Amino acid sequence: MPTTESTPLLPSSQPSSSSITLPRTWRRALEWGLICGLAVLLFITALVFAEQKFGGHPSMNMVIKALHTNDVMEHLKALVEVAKHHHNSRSIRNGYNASAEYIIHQLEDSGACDVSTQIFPVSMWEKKENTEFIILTGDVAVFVDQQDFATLKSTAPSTLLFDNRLIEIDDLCSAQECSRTVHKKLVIAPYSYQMEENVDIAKRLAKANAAAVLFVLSRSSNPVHFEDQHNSFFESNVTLPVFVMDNNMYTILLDVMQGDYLVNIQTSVLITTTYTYNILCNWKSGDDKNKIIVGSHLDSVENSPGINAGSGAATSLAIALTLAKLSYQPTNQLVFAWWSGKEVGDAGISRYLHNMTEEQVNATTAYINLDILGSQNYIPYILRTNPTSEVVNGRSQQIAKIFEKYFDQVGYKYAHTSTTDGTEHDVFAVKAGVAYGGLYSGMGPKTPSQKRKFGGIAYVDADPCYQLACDTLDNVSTEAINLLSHAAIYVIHALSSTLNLRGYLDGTTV
Ligand SMILES: *[C@@H]1O[C@H](CO)[C@@H](O)[C@H](O)[C@H]1NC(C)=O
Ligand SMILES: *[C@@H]1O[C@H](CO)[C@@H](O)[C@H](O)[C@H]1NC(C)=O
Ligand SMILES: *[C@@H]1O[C@H](CO)[C@@H](O)[C@H](O)[C@H]1NC(C)=O
Ligand SMILES: *[C@@H]1O[C@H](CO)[C@@H](O)[C@H](O)[C@H]1NC(C)=O
Ligand SMILES: CC(=O)N[C@H]1CO[C@H](CO)[C@@H](O)[C@@H]1O
Repeated sequence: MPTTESTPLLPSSQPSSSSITLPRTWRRALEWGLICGLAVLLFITALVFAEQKFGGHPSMNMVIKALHTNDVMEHLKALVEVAKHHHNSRSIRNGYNASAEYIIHQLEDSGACDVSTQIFPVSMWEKKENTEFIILTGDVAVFVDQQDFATLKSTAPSTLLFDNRLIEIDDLCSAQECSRTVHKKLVIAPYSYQMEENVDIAKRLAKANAAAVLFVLSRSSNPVHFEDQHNSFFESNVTLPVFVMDNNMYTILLDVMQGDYLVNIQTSVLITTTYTYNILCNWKSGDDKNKIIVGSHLDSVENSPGINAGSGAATSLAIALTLAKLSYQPTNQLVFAWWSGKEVGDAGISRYLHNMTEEQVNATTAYINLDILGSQNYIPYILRTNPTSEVVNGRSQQIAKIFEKYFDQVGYKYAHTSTTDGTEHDVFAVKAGVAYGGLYSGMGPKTPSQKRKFGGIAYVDADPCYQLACDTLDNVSTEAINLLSHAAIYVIHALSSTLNLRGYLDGTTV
């Protein structure tokens, strides 16, 4: 609409019947409009160009550069804050939900994926009161829970064992022989560092109606460190009370046994069901017939802030947000998953897998696990699956090779491990035949030869704070996280940008 101050139309110097002469101010406005329009157009062109060149399909180099170790550390700091407000824990009962809310909030802000949760029940074991352990000799001798011995999780409810005798077995108690001798007795057995062997013994003893099993730890082991750690007895439905004791207590019990004295034990435990949830971030683009799931657990054990334990979760989040920032459009769809219930026996990942249809499993080409990436005395481990089928092993080896290529490029030595201790089991590979890979920075003691190869300190645990209250930000290695998070994004980018991924993993295409 013309403004009131518009000047009358001036005759044009070169009049033309078809041309309209605009007032000066209008002309100026048009000129500016043109300039601005051109600038906007240039800007949009630049954006589209950038989008074509990088945005949807950033190069490997760009992806690696865009991931900042500091971002991983910031997420870990957020988890530290959560633990501070939840009695130094991020367990299902205490702090997990706040951890999950943080992850969800970050993902939703990025807009990169469809965020959803999967709720499921888990059985929880809790000690209401310390176990009482009393020997009825001439004098009454008392052993102290959390000092001389520890009460492990099993599916045995609160129990009163009254006037029981001890018996020692030295190997797997076999069938009938066993059932006659251990009936109603408190059985002393050697503790094996192969957890399955302990579970096996405990199950046999339960079947033979033993009253309880007392595992003898090696001289250097402290029973206190065992209580929260073991879910194996609980998961395997071991129905008798299970204890671990130190060597001093064992020596005394040998005398008690010789003297044929009687023992009373009273446990007070609570087995309850609670609800928890997995978090899923389904990328909005990419072939959903060739999904790549990147999983890490988010829960900690009770009484531990779980910072190295949460380093996989923080890395996975940083990777998802980095790819989102680059508007990454993978060839194959990415699914980032944060599992709950890892510390109560891989409950979350198992629940997710069990709820998949066969079609959904078939549409999953690879599973990458990230857990424990910041061990102080670290070793860069590439995960490999325990032997499954030839096809799964072959594909998993191809994934391992991509990790190897990264470590070779940056000049770091690496090792392989198929350990299922401390890190998520290769559930997808073993139970669903999905190719598997991942990273892990170690837990147990470093051998002198490992020290020579990888540096660090021999005879010291890779992660001395594993599942303990000291699993804090102070006790993780930023160097390890830097190395492993970049190895992870390298492999995630490689897998998700490869056309005909199955052919590649089978070695039938290059
Ligand atoms: C965590 O969230 C789930 C789902 O909302 C809820 O059922 C559960 O009770 C919460 N846990 C705690 C400890 O608040
Ligand atoms: C299992 O999957 C179905 C369909 O995919 C979904 O509707 C359901 O909510 C899932 N159940 C759980 C517990 O997540
Ligand atoms: C243990 O018992 C529960 C409930 O009865 C069952 O769902 C689960 O499959 C059992 N686990 C094993 C390993 O037997
Ligand atoms: C899944 O894959 C297997 C093996 O390739 C095939 O036999 C089966 O029919 C597939 N199932 C579905 C539902 O696509
Ligand atoms: C086991 C271990 O290394 N603990 C350390 C964790 O960090 C604190 C604070 O720096 C140290 O005091 C501990 O020695």
